[in-house]
Amino acid sequence: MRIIETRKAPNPRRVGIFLAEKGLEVPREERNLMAGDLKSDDFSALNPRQRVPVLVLDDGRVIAESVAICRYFEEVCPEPALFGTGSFGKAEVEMWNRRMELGLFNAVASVFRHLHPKMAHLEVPQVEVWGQTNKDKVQLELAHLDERLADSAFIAGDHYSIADITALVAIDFMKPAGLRAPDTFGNVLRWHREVSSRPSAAV
Ligand SMILES: N[C@@H](CCC(=O)N[C@@H](CS)C(=O)NCC(=O)O)C(=O)O
Repeated sequence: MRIIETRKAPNPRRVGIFLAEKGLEVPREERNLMAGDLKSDDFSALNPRQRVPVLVLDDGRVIAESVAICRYFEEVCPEPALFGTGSFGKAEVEMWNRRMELGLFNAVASVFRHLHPKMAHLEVPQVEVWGQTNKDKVQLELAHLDERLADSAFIAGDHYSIADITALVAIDFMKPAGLRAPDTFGNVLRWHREVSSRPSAAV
């Protein structure tokens, strides 16, 4: 089994943090996405969408998509549960992780991909107005998150989950995206300090 990734990129980091929380070690293979490694024939055969991370199982089967890869590891190693427990708990984690991914993470990524000059060869066409629009979306998502964290230790409730991983990676990605840290959102800051101090965040 191996994971093909670009180590510093945000989606591979989500999987890296997830594995660290599970205490799992999986061999990694580095590809440089900025240098065009994902466009190669061998990588495209594994993932025609030319994105990392990709998990390749020992029998050759492939799983792409960060959350799908995390779900695979949740099944093979259920503890600690990072997708929630029980019918309500699992649904709650799903709800919050979707909000963090479709809302916050995608908004930060859109700012980066549509405004950063280095992304011009990967995000074609770059649409500046979309990048600018997403700056407001990031602030709105942070405001919602701050409200949630006013009375919740973690994003999906009392336990650390994949929703915290998605949001942590999104917020850390704000800096390269040229966005200001969420310094006016006290609850987000409290939570961010806590999740950043976990050893898994060093991934
Ligand atoms: N939905 C995919 C997104 C994967 C993705 O966009 N990965 C980025 C790195 S963070 C990538 O491979 N970018 C290459 C490119 O844009 O050409 C997932 O969750 O794994």
